Amino acid sequence: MRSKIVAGNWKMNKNLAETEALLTELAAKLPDTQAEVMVAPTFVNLAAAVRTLDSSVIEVIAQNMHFAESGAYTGEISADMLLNIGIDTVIIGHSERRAYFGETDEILAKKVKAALAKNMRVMFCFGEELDDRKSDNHFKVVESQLKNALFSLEASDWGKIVLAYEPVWAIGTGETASPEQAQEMHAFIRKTITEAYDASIANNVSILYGGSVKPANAVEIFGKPDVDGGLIGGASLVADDFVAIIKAI
Ligand code: G2H
Repeated sequence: MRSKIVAGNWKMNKNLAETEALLTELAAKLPDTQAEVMVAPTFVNLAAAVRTLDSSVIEVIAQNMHFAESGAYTGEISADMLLNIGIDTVIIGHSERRAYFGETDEILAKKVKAALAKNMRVMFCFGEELDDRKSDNHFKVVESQLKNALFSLEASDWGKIVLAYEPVWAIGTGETASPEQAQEMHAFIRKTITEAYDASIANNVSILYGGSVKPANAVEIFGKPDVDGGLIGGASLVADDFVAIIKAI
């Protein structure tokens, strides 16, 4: 059975003291849940976050990594550096990385392979832009994002992959995909993976929805059969909101 996951992507928010305070509050308020709960603070606060939390209850994950082992890549972070501080899950392909930092499918494919080579778990993000949806190209775009970054993986790699479908038009905009739109795309993603691999891989991969998930819409979105949880941005920065979203699973 695939896991339910609720992950908080803190993006470039919270200094050290705020990170420790939010994690402490979150740990204290965390409800009993069947979901795996994860948080992705900014790089400089990852080690402190690992020290603050009991990793069996809340897992600290990274927002990004470089594909190279080490070397002259100013400003970058390697898989080994993450593993060394106790982090073994990494978000790859977030739309903000694609849009603002020029991360192409080709770069993302390299990052995915590099993470998997180190036995890390990858939370791979993808999703169409507003123009793609308006022109009815959203399925094609999603299919090509998956194909270019993931479909050269071995079948055995898929146990380490979590998918996060995040339509770009719903990210941080307050606009959310309807539960029906999310379900439709998640079912399409499983069909695409079934065609490329097989139904067991497609049925065992967790597919999260991301894009303006809030306490008010989480129950409906998470209620859809192919939605296995969420990648939460803005609402994960407030403990009570994140807790309410976790309870919605
Ligand atoms: C999408 C999401 C988290 P938000 O980027 O990855 O952010 O919930 O603020 O739309």
